[in-house]
Amino acid sequence: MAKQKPDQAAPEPVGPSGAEAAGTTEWRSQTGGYLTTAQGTRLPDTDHSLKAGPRGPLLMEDFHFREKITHFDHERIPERVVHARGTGAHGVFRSYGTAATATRAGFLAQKDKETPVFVRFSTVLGSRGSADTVRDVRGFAVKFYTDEGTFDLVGNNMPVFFIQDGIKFPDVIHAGKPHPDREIPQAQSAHDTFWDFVSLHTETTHMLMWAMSDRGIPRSYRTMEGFGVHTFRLVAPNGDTTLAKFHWKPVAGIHSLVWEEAQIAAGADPDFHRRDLADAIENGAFPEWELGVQLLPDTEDQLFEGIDLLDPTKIVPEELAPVQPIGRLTLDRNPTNFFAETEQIAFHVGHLVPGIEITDDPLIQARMFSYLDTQLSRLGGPNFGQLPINRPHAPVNDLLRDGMHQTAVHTGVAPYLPNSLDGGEPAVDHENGYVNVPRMVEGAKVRENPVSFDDHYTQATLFWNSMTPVERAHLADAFTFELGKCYEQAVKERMLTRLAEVDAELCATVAAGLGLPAPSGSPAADAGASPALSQLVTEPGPILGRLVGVIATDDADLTGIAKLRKELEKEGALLKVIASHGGTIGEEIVERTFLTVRSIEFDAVAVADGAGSVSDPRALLLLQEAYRHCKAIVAWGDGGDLLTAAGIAADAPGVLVDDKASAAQRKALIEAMGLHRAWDRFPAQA
Ligand code: HDE
Repeated sequence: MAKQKPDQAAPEPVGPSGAEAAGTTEWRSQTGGYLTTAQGTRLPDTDHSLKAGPRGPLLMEDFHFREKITHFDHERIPERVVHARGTGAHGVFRSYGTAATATRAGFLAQKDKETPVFVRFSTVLGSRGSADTVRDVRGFAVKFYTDEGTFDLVGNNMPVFFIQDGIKFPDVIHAGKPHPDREIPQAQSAHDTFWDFVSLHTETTHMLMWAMSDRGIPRSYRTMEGFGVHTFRLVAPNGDTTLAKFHWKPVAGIHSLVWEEAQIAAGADPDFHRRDLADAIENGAFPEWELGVQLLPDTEDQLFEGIDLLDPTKIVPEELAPVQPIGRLTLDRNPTNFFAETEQIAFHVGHLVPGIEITDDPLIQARMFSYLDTQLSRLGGPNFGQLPINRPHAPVNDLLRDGMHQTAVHTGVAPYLPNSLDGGEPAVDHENGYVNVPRMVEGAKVRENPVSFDDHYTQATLFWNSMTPVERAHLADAFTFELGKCYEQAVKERMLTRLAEVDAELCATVAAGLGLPAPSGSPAADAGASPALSQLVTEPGPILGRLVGVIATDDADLTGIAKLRKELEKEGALLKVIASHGGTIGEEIVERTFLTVRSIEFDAVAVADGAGSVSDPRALLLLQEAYRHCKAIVAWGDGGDLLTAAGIAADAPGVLVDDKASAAQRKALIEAMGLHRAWDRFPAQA
């Protein structure tokens, strides 16, 4: 191999020097300039180690080799103990000003006040390299870089949690993680230890309903709700307090995958959600959420309509306390470097700003310890707040000193208070500092839950009651799948006794699927329903960032394709041409071939006129999967013949066939996509 001759290329050095970069978030990178060691010494060669002769052993003195390999050997940091798999983006939060009377938090107070944010979405159970579309809870963690300090809202896409007391967290996670002997299965709950644990801890039942529902397999991070889960305490400028639950409502609507699609994606595109988020932002289809709060009176007993607000396994139905919008989040910038930003970001429920407090919910109380603690081993010491992504945008003037990875060069001689040697500075702020609302705390020192935490089933029944038939079928299928993957008969039987307490029909359906008798129970007759919990769409919603795949051939109707693309782009959706070969068809770039395509990538599939005689079985599979997954399917001209070959009826719901490309058909497609799925086709057998 020829030796590198950098002098011939002679690039101009660009980017800040080490001295210029110190104190900024930028650092030298491979975008220009000369290759150097970590100490800035220019290098003539990075492909050949220093040897005693061309065929001799390596020399210890090769400082470049040793530095390069040593750094490489230490490139990884421990992955997060939970939520290891995730992805993130930068954005902005704009306040509506509507929370100003409830909280003194500055970033919420003023209308149109903008606060920079970084959001990280994640799964819980899987390792860093695991698939995105597994059935799991999703993390929804938002870091608000406010003027008054950083506020982290570290939530999930489900409003309740498995356990009521944080001391059980290691147990539920150990049960959900792969079995300790063979370390399988990866990133999923469909195994014995998980179901053993949850069937022995009945407080998990409500959360199980959420996890087994379509919420466990979101279509996209962009189409998930988010929840703060715990009840928070808001403190108004006049000192009045209100209890509050935070909700993120996706502007794109709440949508999920179907189970087969999720499983295919886990193999065909394990980065499905990561790619979707990054592509949407890059294409200008900025994901948005409205932040809302349920405001609840801060009463002595902290109960609302009999619901214990300190119990994280309970919701307050929106019908009882409406979600009031207080601002909007827009994600508009992808990270520059995954490691520096998404991997190194450190959330903590204790990153609070004046006006927002935690409550005595025993789960968040435990989290107050855990998040700071975990960063010490994950990020290697107590100075992780100095990493660029973790730096507050508010001025920092702490008296924390030294420690591993200290990057600040502190001035002054008196890092203590009070002092006289540094002029008594920094000063404490009695006016605007973070003050906890004084509250009486009393009680015997006990390891107990309040009796108001005892009802583990009524809200699980409420959830079931609130689902539509399609959603119920999905739920029963998910329980049957997960328990069907367990080996221990006793675990399945125990879990059925729990489901019997939720709903007899649910229990009977799952039992039938498992081939076991259905035990009887006594589900709450008065659990009621909360229609807001159903995510089934009845009115067409936005299709921003959605994708249509069009099957075409060299003879395809390119004008029809171009018109469809134009209409879709008007709505912020995209079109990709699929053909038997790569390259181009006329002006159209072929972005997928039958070799590289899979149905899961698309929200709808079309067959252009001219592609009716395609006989590739992968094209037929594409259509059949799209049909089974209840997606909109369009064909025009002889494209309809391909649907017939795939066994798809032209008059089936969500199937739009026309003689030629027409404006009416394009409009109908956009509407059908806005409904997300053609559920009238469910269950589809093609
Ligand atoms: Fe977490 N959780 N958690 N959690 N959690 C972590 O912190 C923990 C809980 C959540 O994108 C860890 O930095 C305990 C509820 C999200 O970086 C760790 C308990 C909710 C993320 C930790 C809980 C969450 C984490 C692992 C029970 C929803 C990812 C790495 C008392 C409201 C944040 C880290 C990110 C991460 C502990 C329960 C959400 C170990 C002890 C409830 C979204 O500190």
